[in-house]
Amino acid sequence: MQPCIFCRIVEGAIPTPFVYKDDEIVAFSDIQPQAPVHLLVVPRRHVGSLNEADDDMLLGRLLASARKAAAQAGLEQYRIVVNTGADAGQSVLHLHLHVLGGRVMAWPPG
Ligand code: DGP
Repeated sequence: MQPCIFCRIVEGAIPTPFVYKDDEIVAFSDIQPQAPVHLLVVPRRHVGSLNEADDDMLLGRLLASARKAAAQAGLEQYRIVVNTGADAGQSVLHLHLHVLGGRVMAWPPG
């Protein structure tokens, strides 16, 4: 089985600057940015997706951390996206929030 890419980033095996970090969560820039600012907010513990998250406190902390990471990146207006499942566009099977900003966003999303 392939090692989880976000677990490898969390443990430092793939050098990645963190724009935010605490005991449970890290945030870093997406390698394929879809906006001028595109951050990923990731729990250190492996959780496959939002559907597998069994810790409501962690989910709250992820959202609060996304707000902090957005502020750290200078964003006052931003979009948070949690792709859940292949049909929704989830390609990395480790729960993550996308924080997108720095341009006007269209709605509905594709
Ligand atoms: P999603 O499609 O919602 O699962 O988003 C996964 C995102 O992860 C995608 O936008 C690209 C990003 N990504 C994949 N591999 C890496 C990596 O090695 N480093 C970083 N920084 N981002 C990655």
